[in-house]
Amino acid sequence: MKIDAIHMREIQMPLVQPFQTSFGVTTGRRILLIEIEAEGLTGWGECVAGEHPYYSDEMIDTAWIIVKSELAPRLMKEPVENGGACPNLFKRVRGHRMAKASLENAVWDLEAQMKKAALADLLGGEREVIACGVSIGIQPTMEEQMEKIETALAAGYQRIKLKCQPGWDVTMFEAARKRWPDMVMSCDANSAYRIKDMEHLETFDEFKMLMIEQPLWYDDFYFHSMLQKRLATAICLDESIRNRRDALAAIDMQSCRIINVKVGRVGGFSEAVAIHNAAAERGIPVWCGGMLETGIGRAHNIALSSLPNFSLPGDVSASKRYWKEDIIEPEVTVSTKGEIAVPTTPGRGFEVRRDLIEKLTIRKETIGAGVRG
Ligand code: OSB
Ligand code: MG
Repeated sequence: MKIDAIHMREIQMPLVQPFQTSFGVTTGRRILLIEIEAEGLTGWGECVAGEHPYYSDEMIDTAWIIVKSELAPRLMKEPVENGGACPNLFKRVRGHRMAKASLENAVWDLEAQMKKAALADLLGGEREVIACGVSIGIQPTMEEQMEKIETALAAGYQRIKLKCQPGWDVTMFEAARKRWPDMVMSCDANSAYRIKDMEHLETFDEFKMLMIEQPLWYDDFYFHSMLQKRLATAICLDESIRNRRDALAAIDMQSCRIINVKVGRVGGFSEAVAIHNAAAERGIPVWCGGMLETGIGRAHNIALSSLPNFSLPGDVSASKRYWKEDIIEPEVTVSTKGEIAVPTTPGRGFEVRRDLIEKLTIRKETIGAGVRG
């Protein structure tokens, strides 16, 4: 496909509720959106980098400069075959995986439209519906924490993930478990614990959680492997897994028994599918993580989650949990069974609300001439 223009824009959107993790509170998002014009069609991509480099070392402002000065020019140079050709075009640039993913995913979005295929089918998806969980942020009080869980269970979500940190863990797990003895429960520490906390982490076993996500350092395999030997509960790695090789290393070292795949964190759909496949071959289930995405990133997450080894409920939840008004149509809804239907129409399966996006835009830049003007 011949790319006519790449439009970058920053939109700002308040979250309907603050989201607190061990690395900070998010009340609103600054989001880099990518729009690629090619052959009369428009592909969209969303960069999942946050406002600060707290979850990962990327942030929206680094992604902006990398897309503009390094990646977009490489993509514009000559016609690109398809989404799968992007990693090779970008390989001179080290790191900056969220920036890379925002472009690569927009190319996949375009490719699906050109082939008149559902994005899910193009990626190798097989599911008609995906199983949904929620990630519940750290709440100011125990009462509010229990209310959030109650609301999510009433809505049908199949797995409740509780954000935790030292001082906000076992007491909260105990209260939740006591009230809901059978719920599928997990926790996510976002790297808040250290080796000195080993014995404390062992006490998490009694709550019979599906998994403990990223308890230790964001870049570690070795100490997670030591910890996994001492835990009955499965460790799930999120931050540590940057690519397929990391997934292979983590599986081989037994640093985890489950992997959270975030398409932005690993640099795009190509690498996400590669991790999915490598994990499947080794009997390791994966699930699709979330980054408080708008409907564009959410639509892409739904397509990815339709692959067969995405066999545990993901953090892909309804639009209304995040936004008063989402930027896609229809917005993402979750059934009372806790499922999202995978679109079967060509492309991403959700229309992009350009007028609303225009209103939310605070800066815009275009690489290439474009044909739309
Ligand atoms: O660790 O999974 C995480 C949000 C931002 C950064 C990191 C994480 C999260 C979530 C929210 O847990 C998932 C979502 O609902 O999008
Ligand atoms: Mg996580």
